[in-house]
Amino acid sequence: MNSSSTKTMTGAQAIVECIKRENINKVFCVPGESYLPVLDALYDETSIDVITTRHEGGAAFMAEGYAKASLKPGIVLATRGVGATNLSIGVHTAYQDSTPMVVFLGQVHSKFRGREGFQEVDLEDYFHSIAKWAVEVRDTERMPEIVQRAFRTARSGRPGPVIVSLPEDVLPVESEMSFGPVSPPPKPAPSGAELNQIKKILTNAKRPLIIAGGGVKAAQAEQELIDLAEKHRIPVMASFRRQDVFPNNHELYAGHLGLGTHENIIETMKQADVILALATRLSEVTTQDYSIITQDKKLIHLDIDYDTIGKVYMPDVGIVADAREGISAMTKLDIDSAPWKLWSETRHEAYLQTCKLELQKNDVINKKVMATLLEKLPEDTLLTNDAGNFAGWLHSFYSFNQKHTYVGPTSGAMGYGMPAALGAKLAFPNKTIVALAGDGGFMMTVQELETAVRHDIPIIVLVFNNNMYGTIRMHQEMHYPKKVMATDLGHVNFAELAKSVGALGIQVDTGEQFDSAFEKALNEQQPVVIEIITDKEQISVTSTIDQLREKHS
Ligand SMILES: Cc1ncc(C[n+]2csc(CCOP(=O)(O)OP(=O)(O)O)c2C)c(N)n1
Ligand SMILES: [Mg+2]
Repeated sequence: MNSSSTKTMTGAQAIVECIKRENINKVFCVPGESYLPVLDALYDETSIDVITTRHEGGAAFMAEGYAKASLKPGIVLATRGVGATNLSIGVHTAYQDSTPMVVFLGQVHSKFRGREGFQEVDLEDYFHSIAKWAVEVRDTERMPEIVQRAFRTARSGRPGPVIVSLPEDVLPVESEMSFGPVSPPPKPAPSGAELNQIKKILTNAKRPLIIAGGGVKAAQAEQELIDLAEKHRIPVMASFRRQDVFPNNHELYAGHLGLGTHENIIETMKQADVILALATRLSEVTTQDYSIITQDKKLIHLDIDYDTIGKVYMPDVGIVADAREGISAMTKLDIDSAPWKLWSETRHEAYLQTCKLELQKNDVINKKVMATLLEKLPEDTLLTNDAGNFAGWLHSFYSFNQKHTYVGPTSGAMGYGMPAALGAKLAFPNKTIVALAGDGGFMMTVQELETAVRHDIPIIVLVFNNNMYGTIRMHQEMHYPKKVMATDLGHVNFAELAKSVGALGIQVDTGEQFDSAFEKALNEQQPVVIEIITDKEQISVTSTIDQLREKHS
């Protein structure tokens, strides 16, 4: 294909041409009359699959999951203010999670703009604080320029979501269109002076520690990270919900900085004297409420984004670099790491103490489920998860030993797990994909199960049903003991619900039942929901409701 060329086509056709040039073959939508010309252009383009969803929030989560898994921008199409407001949770997730995404939104006719036309929202204004860029195309002939820039912006620097607003009059009009080449984003490397500074700090380090973030995954630098850690024997922690950035069974893995982080892992952080923050934005959760990187530690912060460095902590050395380039350059440094042997071994051992899964007869089903997953899933299985306390067992006991095995929302968005799994399955059709969700979160986007059936996307969903917004109930019991308010949910039979849309639904309430249901699910070629009835009393991995009440009243 010509990398740059001029052609006559409509604005809508130019959008489809740009998608093709990006080599993306999946888009997610809820249709709307405002952008019919784009759907029509997609009708004529057989290389792009259009996944029609039931709700724009579901479409956006699918696109986000697709992008996280494939590392290509996720594409969403939706209509005007109504579609835009529905899908904004996915845009917010992509923004917080640094996920490339391009959202095309229909807009009222240019002549009607500003009159509060039918479903009119000023989209540039609306998305201002949760998108990397929001732009309205005002001239048809500028469509390729703006859409190509939208893609480039979404996937370069710190990736993120871009919104393209399409007044209905710019779509059907023909114009001479000029397309530019699609080239990879810049990959800056650290300078010699910066590497010298790093070397100086590491040479004096007694207990160095790496915190690795999503940027390592985005730059596909997982192997380079292993090489760096092994060369210098530095223990590695994963930032919040980026557990698959480093093999959890590696002797240098030191744990995950998440919610309810085990004291051993906090202790590792406390003892560290030099932190190498690699391609992480050092978020509120990763830093445990901005508490763990204290003044007594030296901080080396490497990120692709200028704004990320110094945003939370002023680093001793701040380096703008691509994770792969930066990590490879650090691996080449000549440093005596012999003194760190004991430190790295002790902190790995401390991590291992946190995730021991020794089943006892009276263990709750959540724990038994984890044992089954560990036993039965192929190591390259990709797990997605929703937000809620059910995830505590996953975070505590599951071991992510290969890259590309985890997709979760660092934004903590409920409703994410199942649609993200659909996106991930479309990105990796040959992988086993398992979504984990609570009853609250699953039901926020449950309608996308029908999308899975209609588009024949076989995933396994585990729904942990405790008939409540358990996480919030936990916080309620901690802060307002015994005053239960707004956290109870009614009864839903999720297995029957699944069957009603044509998926396979199975309900279990013992570990043995789960084992056989899961065995069956693994052999199915259709979407399967396993509803796991859990003990309401066991509110988290470490506590029951009674224990919380005793402690806090
Ligand atoms: C979209 C959204 N709304 C609200 C919240 C706040 N919130 C966090 S966890 C949670 C409850 C989750 O309930 P469920 O999915 O049933 O999981 P459980 O905690 O019971 O295991 C709520 C309401 C959120 N994170 N996301
Ligand atoms: Mg629940």
